[in-house]
Amino acid sequence: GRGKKMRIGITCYPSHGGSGVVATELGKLMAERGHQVHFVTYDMPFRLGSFNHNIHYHEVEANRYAVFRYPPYDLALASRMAQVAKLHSLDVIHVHYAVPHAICAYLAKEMSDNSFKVVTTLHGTDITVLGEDPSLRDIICFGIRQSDAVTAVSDDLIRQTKELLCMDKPIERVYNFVDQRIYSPQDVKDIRLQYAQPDEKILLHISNFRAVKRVPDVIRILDRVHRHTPTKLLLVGEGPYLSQATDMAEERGLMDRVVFLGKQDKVAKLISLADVFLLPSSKESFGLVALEAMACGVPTVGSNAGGIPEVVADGKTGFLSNVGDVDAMADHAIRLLTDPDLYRNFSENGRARAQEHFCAEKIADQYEALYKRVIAGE
Ligand code: GMT
Repeated sequence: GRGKKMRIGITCYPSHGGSGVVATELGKLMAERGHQVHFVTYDMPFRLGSFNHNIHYHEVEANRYAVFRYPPYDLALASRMAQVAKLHSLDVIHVHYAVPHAICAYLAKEMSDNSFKVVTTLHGTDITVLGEDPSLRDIICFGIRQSDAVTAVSDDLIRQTKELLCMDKPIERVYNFVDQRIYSPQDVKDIRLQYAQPDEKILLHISNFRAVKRVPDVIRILDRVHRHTPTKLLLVGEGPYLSQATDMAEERGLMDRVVFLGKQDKVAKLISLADVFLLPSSKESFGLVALEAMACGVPTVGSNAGGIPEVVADGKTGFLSNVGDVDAMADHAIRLLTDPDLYRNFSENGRARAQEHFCAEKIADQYEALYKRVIAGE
């Protein structure tokens, strides 16, 4: 083995979002390395997959009592964390997000006589929350300060966190990762014809369709690209801006060009169907899905917001433009779709870049080393 086995608690939002994916995949990797992993969440993480004897799952239930206007989820979580920490002698709890999770971990730690350490990973969502509700500023900052170690998923997110919140707290950058056993170019010959004719190109967008994803830009890009070369657009996911996307496609007479797939689990196959992935976000601390696309050899065309330029190498594995510059994005997509040599080059660069900088095992090494340091009190 690789030395002493640890007992690791993990709390995240077990949803389809990037942070839930990263938290779950990291837990699985730690379990594969022989550590005991305890998920403490309100729902089974959706990518947990097959059974592993090192993985435990503890559900948090926040009851709706008539006397409470809001169900006390945060307190139920803190209490559950403390119980699990005691029962299983946890060494560390790794939480994703400062609010509410780092605060819950702090409470649980106080309840447990400081019997474990707290590692907090920032995914950018705390900064977004802050933008919407400045009254939470002090408690987000408190959660960060009280953590024994803090990581963020990109340099840009560290910069933003320091600028907007806590100048003094050391934050370590640990990039998100991709498992290339799953995310690699898949054979899609059998299904491609279901989505597009042989002479048609395929654009893809996957997100939770929130305002920051700028889904209307995705439709504008399709509109421009399609005038140049026959193209289909696959939309994967659900969220508040899906209906606007539908309306726009309808107005522009593009309904027969767009395929709405809703929420999907096996995205590696869908990504492999695509020629270009679109990510025109106004905010994106990392852009996990652009990394997944890169690992499958699919170049991203999108914005240069947040941490995207740290993931997508502009001019090598994709093309990045200013937020809202849909003309440039459409031109870049057309270039990639019509120049096979350029395309092959970007595709190969992307796979190599995913392997070199965002390989699951290397990132897991980083987290594992961090846990060890924190537990040793360094
Ligand atoms: O982007 C979302 O709406 C989901 C959000 C989340 O909390 O899961 O994603 C954030 O964390 C991901 C994993 O680190 C990053 O890849 C996303 O870029 C980040 N989203 C934003 O910053 C808007």
